[in-house]
Amino acid sequence: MEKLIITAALTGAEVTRENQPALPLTPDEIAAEAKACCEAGASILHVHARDEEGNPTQDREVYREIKEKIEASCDAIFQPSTGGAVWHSPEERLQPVELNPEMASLTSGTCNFGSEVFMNTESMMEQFAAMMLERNVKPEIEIFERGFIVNAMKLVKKGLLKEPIHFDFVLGVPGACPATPEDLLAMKNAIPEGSTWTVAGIGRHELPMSVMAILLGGHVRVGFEDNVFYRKGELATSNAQLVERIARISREMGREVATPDEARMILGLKK
Ligand code: KMH
Ligand code: ZN
Repeated sequence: MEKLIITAALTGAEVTRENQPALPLTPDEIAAEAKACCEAGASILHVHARDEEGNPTQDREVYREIKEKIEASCDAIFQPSTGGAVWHSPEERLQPVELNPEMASLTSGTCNFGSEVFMNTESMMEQFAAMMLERNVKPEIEIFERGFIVNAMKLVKKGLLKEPIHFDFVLGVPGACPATPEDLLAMKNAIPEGSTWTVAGIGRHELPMSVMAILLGGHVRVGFEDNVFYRKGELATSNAQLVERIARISREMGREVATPDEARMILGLKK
């Protein structure tokens, strides 16, 4: 089976230091955590920036600082978020794409997100996809609901998204698709042949969804953006601890872990 790509989702936009005291917030903290995750087996770093007060920001210059600091300390694929926080405008959300990263996230639909709404209209998706296409940034298509896959295929039809597509199934967000084995299989079976996929199980779903993905030939995303616990009632000590566990389980199951360059090959990225 293809080697396993592990994405570390280091910070997110919603988690706070109250939820997770080890949450990396500053560019230096994010870069140090990125390095530790790389050493533990991560080959993609999904990054959200925070401002000096620790609040979510999509400021291009903060992302630039994080990108440069990460690149100085490890070779993993830098994947900034264009999801940001639910209250960011589309223009704010697009700022990190101006840095021409190798990848960026792109959510192909609107859904409830806890008590809020994560808004991604058709015209926003088209705008985001066009900008990534123009700058040769490979999107990771974030799938919170089954219909988002249909929306992504519309982007392909319009020439705004190139195949093969890399999908991330985000399962277990309150208000969106649950994280059951049946849901994961339904998602996997709904994407076009030749696509690659990863799964981000939210909260307690992170570990079981990851293990399923290892078995099914998908890839895995772990980290504080999605889950702050190591096990029930016990906080993880770092993002790297979560990466280490998945790398260990995958190797135990006979599936080796991809290096950043091997991940680039699997995803068709040219460095
Ligand atoms: N913070 C969520 C509203 C992404 O990074 O692209 C959106 C999100 C998705 O995290
Ligand atoms: Zn994110």
